Amino acid sequence: MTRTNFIPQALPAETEKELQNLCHQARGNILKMTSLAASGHPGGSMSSLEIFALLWSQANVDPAKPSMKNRDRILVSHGHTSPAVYSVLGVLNFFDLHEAVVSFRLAGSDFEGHIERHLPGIELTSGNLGQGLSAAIGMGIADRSNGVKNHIWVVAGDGENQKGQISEARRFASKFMMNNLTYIIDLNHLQISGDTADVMPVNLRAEFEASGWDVVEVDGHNLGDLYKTLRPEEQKKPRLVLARTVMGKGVSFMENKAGFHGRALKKDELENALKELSIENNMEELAAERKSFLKSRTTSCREEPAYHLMKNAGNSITYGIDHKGDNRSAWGKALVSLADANPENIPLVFDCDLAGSVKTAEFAAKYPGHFFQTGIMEHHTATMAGCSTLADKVSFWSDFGVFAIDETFNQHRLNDINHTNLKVVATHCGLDVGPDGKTHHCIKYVGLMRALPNYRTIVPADPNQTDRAVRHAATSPGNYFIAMGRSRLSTISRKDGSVFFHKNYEFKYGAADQFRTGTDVAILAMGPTCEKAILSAQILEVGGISTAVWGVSCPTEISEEFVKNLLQFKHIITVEDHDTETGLGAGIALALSEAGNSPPLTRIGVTHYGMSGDAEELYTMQGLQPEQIAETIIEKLS
Ligand SMILES: Cc1ncc(C[n+]2csc(CCOP(=O)(O)OP(=O)(O)O)c2C)c(N)n1
Repeated sequence: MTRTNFIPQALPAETEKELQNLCHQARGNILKMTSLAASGHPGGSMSSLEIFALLWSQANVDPAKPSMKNRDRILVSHGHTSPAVYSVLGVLNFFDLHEAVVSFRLAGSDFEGHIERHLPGIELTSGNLGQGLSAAIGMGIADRSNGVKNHIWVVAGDGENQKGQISEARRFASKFMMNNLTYIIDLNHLQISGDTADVMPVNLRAEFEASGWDVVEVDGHNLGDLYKTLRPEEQKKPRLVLARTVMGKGVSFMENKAGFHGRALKKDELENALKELSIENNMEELAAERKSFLKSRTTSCREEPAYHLMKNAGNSITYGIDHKGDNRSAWGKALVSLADANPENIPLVFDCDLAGSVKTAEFAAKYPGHFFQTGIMEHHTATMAGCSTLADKVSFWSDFGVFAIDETFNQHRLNDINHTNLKVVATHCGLDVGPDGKTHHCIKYVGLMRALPNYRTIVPADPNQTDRAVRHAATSPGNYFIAMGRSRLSTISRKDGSVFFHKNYEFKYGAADQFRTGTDVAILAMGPTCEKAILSAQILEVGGISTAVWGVSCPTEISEEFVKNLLQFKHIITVEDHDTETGLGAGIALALSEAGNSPPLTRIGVTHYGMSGDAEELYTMQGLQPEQIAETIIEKLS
């Protein structure tokens, strides 16, 4: 088939014929693969089919070089239309079509129920509806920042557009003039529960026009018309294409029936459908092949993506022993220093209306072209920032803890699944937020992040460790979540009074930091409680209790070796400005019980929602002051 790259004004007649044939065969394959799997979504697959076929056959994408730098991007937000995506990409030689048909949804197959980005041609693993537009925008601004000139198409379902995150995304696209973006809605008017207008009416045209988009309509099954409408041309605004389609298109008894949204055809239905399409029924052979299909993989990700990293960690900043500063200021300074040190590779930084508080304002003033003010649109921002890193950028998103993680957990989960490379810097974590009260106390973040295997979590003890942790994250692959409070902290010192995280200190992910040595009890502290743990050790020493203190900056990565070391103590105490049920204490409890023969453990931390008040008073209320920690330990030892 001729790939036009959309250069001619109209789709050449020959190509249109070939595409019609492709779509016809694909209809058969959609039905066969879903029936073989006895599950899947044939209805929407058949309505989106011509859109997929046209885009992947005509845009600037290359099955031989699926990751080429200047490619156009085609994203599918309604990932349940995987049968259509596989049927199109298979014919276009992105991968083996026969294998896709035979092994669809089979454990060990590459062809999962919802599309996966480990397959050539697929930009995004999707399936959580409503996130595809944000993902595409993230890739689009990263491409723009890298000087790539391309076009980006995103295809979505119409029911899907009930989702709120899409409103956030379309505002962002308009504000940042994404004039190379086309969003195509498969307007088949049906979703699982029936007519979209009955389930939840949305005036798509009015809503997008009100957000500053151009809106056009097209017959979504007419390849010639689709070509003209989807063809990139001088756009002044982002463009919405409402593609009028028919669910189940091509098989008379399936057309316009919501029941076929997510149900495979039964044997007799399939026979009738294939007859109507005049397509060979070879289901017996295919079923036999499926039975003997050799699993090609056992893990859920075929290979680690080629992460884009900052090369130069810059000159670290060391804060002196008399310095009393907040970690968030150290983060803001490290960010500017990293950007200064990497002029060819300045990161993208996203803010949700809190730049002054989260300390990205200095970066914003110095690098305005790399700073994105996204307003109070955290769901969109989490996805967009994450997916911008899939297009050769390092990106930071800084926000208050409760918005950076609690608010947006599922967006991070999709980032996690997509192996993004996002660095989330969450300030205002813990009771340390103080007077803003319980809605703003982020006290569950360790537990939430522990649930995401492809995010690393760091809770630095002081501004020096913050500085190095930020540089480490920028120059290391994968997602990071760096959590910090709001208040000023003392510089952590050695017993001799020198700076603990000194100028030659380098952050090593997973390493615990031993602040004090001792033989009776071990206190493990995290973040702002490190300073308090050291003070309580001093009190205990006076009372004759020899106390070791460690800072555990990586609470979701506790090494066996470290835990083995703890078994020699009479008692272990964890201290954290975090919920003890899900935080450091919980992680240590698990690690100790796995090690066996563990000494008793006492978890000191947040045990109930805090209230509004001075942070130090809130700590007192939860027994987190040095004297209280020491008292608890004495009580436990007696
Ligand atoms: C966030 C989210 N909520 C719910 C679902 C479950 N779900 C899968 S498909 C679907 C209906 C989608 O309707 P539409 O976008 O119109 O797609 P079509 O019916 O055309 O295939 C729902 C609710 C999901 N995948 N993601």
